[in-house]
Amino acid sequence: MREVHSTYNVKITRDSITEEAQQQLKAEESGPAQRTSTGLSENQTIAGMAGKPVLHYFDGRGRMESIRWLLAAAGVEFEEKFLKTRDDLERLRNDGSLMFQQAPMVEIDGMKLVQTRAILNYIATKYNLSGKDMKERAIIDMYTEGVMDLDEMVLCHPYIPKEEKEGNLAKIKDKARNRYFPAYEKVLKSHGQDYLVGNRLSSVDIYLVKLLYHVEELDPSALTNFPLLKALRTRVSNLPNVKKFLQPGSPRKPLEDEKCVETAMKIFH
Ligand SMILES: N[C@@H](CCC(=O)N[C@@H](CS)C(=O)NCC(=O)O)C(=O)O
Repeated sequence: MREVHSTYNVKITRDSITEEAQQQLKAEESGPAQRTSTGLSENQTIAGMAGKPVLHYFDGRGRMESIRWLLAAAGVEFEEKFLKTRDDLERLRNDGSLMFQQAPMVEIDGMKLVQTRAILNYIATKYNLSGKDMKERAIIDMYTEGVMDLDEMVLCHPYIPKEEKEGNLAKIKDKARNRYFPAYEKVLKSHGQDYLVGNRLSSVDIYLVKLLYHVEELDPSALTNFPLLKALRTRVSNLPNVKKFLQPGSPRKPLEDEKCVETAMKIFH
């Protein structure tokens, strides 16, 4: 962790900010979004050329996984500084990097952002994945909250006591199959379009697909009655950036095993 700690002070120079501002300006000036082979609009890909964010979390899924997915889907390379011990967390707390003493924390564009929603929102806005206007943004936010509610149950599953696991899994299956998946299936059916909002890729498509994979790992037949969700998963998985992220060796994290859970418990509890 020592060498990791030495890179905590990532400096964004005036030059890099200027360059980035220029790229964003260029993106804004480039007019109506054009689709590209990556599935992202031209604005979305131009913005992806900015400096590398640094992710601070432990080496597991937890609350950082949705952030990893979103960055990867936007074609943004990032660095990860893994917390390995409680001391690593304390060091970040003591140097004032964690506003609420909690991770995840992402260094991006000269900011140290905490709070998963805020981080996701910033990335989505920056890379043009948050809808074309206020109304689309509101719908994306509403759909995202639903994904977050189910995701919270799913991401906490490895960390709950053994004797509660069976009950929690039953709850996840019930809520996925009877509440959340039917709601998103209905949206896709209602407009017949490729993506959930505005017929273009947004952060909620990526977040939902991340969740679909995760739920299927726990409940392999969860998607049986949801053909449109399956099609969305295939569509998003085939976007070149996502395809790359789904390959072995990417920063995508596996389901937490016992060792990973033990490490996370030591760091955070
Ligand atoms: N609302 C926060 C919750 C963050 C959170 O609970 N982080 C956990 C690790 S996943 C943590 O830092 N726990 C230690 C603590 O709360 O003191 C977010 O979404 O980022």
